[in-house]
Amino acid sequence: MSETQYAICRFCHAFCGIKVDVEDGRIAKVLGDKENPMYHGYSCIKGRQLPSQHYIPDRMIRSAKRQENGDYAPIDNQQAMDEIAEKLQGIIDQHGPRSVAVYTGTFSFMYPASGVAATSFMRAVGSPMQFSSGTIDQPGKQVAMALHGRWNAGTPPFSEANIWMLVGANPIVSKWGGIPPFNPAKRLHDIRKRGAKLIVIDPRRTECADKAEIFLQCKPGEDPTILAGIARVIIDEALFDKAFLAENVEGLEDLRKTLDKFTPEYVEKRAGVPTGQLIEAARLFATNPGGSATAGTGVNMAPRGTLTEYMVLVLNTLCGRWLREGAQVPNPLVLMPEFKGKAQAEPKPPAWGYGEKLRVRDLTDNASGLSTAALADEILLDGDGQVKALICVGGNPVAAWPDQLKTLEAMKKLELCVVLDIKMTATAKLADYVMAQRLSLEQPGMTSPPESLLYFGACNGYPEPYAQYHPAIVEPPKGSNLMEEWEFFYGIAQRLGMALKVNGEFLDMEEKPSTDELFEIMVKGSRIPLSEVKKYPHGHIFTDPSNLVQPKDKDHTEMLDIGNSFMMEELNDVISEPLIDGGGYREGEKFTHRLVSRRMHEVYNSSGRDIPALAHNGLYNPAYMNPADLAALNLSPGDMVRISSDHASILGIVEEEAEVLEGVISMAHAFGDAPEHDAEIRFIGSNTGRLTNVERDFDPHIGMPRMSAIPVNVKAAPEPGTS
Ligand SMILES: Nc1nc2c(c(=O)[nH]1)N[C@H]1C(S)=C(S)[C@@H](COP(=O)(O)OP(=O)(O)OC[C@H]3O[C@@H](n4cnc5c(=O)[nH]c(N)nc54)[C@H](O)[C@@H]3O)O[C@H]1N2
Ligand SMILES: Nc1nc2c(c(=O)[nH]1)N[C@H]1C(S)=C(S)[C@@H](COP(=O)(O)OP(=O)(O)OC[C@H]3O[C@@H](n4cnc5c(=O)[nH]c(N)nc54)[C@H](O)[C@@H]3O)O[C@H]1N2
Ligand code: SF4
Ligand SMILES: [Mo]
Repeated sequence: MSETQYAICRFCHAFCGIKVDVEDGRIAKVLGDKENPMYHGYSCIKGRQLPSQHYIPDRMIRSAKRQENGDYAPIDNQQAMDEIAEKLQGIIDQHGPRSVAVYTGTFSFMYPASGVAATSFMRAVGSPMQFSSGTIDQPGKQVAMALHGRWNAGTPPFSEANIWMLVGANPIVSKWGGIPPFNPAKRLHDIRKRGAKLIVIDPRRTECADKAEIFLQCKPGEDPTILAGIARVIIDEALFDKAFLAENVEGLEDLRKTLDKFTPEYVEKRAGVPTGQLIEAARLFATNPGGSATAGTGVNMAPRGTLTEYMVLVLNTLCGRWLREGAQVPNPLVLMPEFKGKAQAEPKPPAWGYGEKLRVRDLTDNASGLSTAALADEILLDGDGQVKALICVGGNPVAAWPDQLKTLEAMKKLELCVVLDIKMTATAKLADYVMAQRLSLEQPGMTSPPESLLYFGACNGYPEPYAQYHPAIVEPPKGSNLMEEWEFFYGIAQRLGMALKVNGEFLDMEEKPSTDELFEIMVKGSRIPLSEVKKYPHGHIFTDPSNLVQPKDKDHTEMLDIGNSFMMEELNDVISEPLIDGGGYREGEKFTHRLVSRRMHEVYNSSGRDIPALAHNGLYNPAYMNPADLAALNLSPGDMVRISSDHASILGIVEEEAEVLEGVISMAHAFGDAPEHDAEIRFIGSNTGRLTNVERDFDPHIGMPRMSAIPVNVKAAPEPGTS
């Protein structure tokens, strides 16, 4: 029997609407859904592999428990939860609630109930130690927004832009970062067709840079200087929006003074961006009406990510790129309470210095959350409050956290490590229990996660009030014993005699709700009831032309701040740094290259390499370098090299890419495994996370370490296993 169903692809954050052919209860084929009003039939090579992802032999279809000899044996989910609950109770009794931590990784986002249940569970336990991949991604976004202030009405839609600036983001590949990630290539094509211009700032001529009117190919890690230089030109030439600034913005004079030394000549010397190009970019950005600057992971992982994100907001504010009174609110939201925007700055929340204090590096809670880069330290550091138990949901610390060797040590030290995953990952191989999860087409889905991104930063989330829901499309494979992530937290809470509270409501802890019932509780109070969304299997855009941006309150005094004292101080720090040639970052120290992050089309962080159709180009992450650099080192594509930072070294396989700036190595993360597998590099790649030192070169307020623009040396290395 065959049938066609419509669903959400959850191979990545983009949530594309898909058409799923089901034959005899199995997924036969997945394609983009042409009738979907948001994605218009788009799908990528990863999404089309969902059948393979669901049925490959490597998928875990039963949970597993580590045995005394280190092997894993299947275990029934109920039995596993009994044992885990008992161990957790013992740990809480002996060490207190803070000894229990949760890490929600990338694949928590795709399952709406997963993160909600994790948070509610941690509240019930009474532990503040909840960490997410967001703090090793783009934490600068929320922190900069807290310092600068949020414009309540948000940004004008991408579709109406005349100019767009991407700083360290490559949304055509990542489907994230800077352009609404719902078929970004088409969206970019559409605005350019009617004359909109694109500016890209990146050390690599990316797929997006290829389409740009102005491409500033820069030395990595120098974005604060570049953006300061652009802001200076805009102020100097009085290209800013005087009326908007007079009414809504403070700090212009402080900013003007601080930017004084960031002349185009200084930017050229420091960042390698020609003066003429910088000035042209500034003029193009400021004089084209409408359109924003946005930043991605590249600059958040490079040093001073918060400052870069702040300068992005400064550029937008200088040019008044915020929605004004009377404009239509592009997305009044669907599965969340109705959003009514006002043309005013919101009161600024604290950026850091509140909530839980970590025991290392004087870090506190902050606008992006507790720093995941400090979680390994919290596990390793003996003493009161030490983390003894970790529950890891849809994340892969050993592959993705900065400082892999420290992460490995931490995972081994845990008294209890539980991993909720779909396969035996590098992290799962160190866990006491690996709980096998249902995949995306085996559980209901809805689009509330991307919708909530509207609050995450400028130009995020759906550009229109779109929503989709789908029920489970297929049953899990025969012989499997799988669960949904939220059911794990529910099951453990139940055994610990704790009640989970979701959206202000206690769940029935005796009769387990269905996922649909839980969804209903989660979206209670939404502008459109879930029952209405369910009527549209292809998804639907629930417009409301009557929802217009409201005028500013009469007695409103809050302003956006473009001269925040911490940020001005940091700009002063930047200008006081000595200029060093060749990528070195401390006097007397010489590193010839800088290693930068990137995304590869066929894989998604550590996911996808086990799927044959995605691995056809090889299973490793090449170290892409400029041909001139390869020639200078007498290297040929495919050669083995050793890449060394001042913290650690990894092997790499070089690949020629003329698009990469000389002196730069561009390499994807989340490859490789623990060091004992290093010799398998040609099959599993190499772990760039190992190069990062989380204890040095980190943002002192939020703990973000240097994960891009890493100073490294590179030299030819023998093939591992040979001498
Ligand atoms: N196919 C695929 N898609 C993905 C992922 C994946 O692994 N594969 N990962 C997903 C995840 S978790 C995320 S967070 C998003 C990220 O989405 P993006 O932020 O768009 O990430 P990237 O595509 O890596 O683009 C980052 C860019 O920053 C540049 N860069 C690096 N260092 C610097 C620097 O110092 N300065 C400047 N100006 N640029 C720099 C890199 O050259 C690169 O082009 O992508 C998501 N999408
Ligand atoms: N050096 C360096 N480090 C980086 C980055 C970088 O650019 N450079 N990028 C950073 C960024 S942006 C991020 S977001 C983090 C990512 O950090 P993580 O989220 O910790 O890493 P992932 O590899 O995405 O881990 C996802 C895990 O989810 C599992 N999974 C896949 N599908 C499902 C599912 O349906 N259900 C469940 N339960 N699990 C599933 C996968 O098998 C995998 O183990 O890495 C960060 N680390
Ligand atoms: S971009 Fe590809 S992987 Fe991501 S949701 Fe769309 S089809 Fe799936
Ligand atoms: Mo990410």
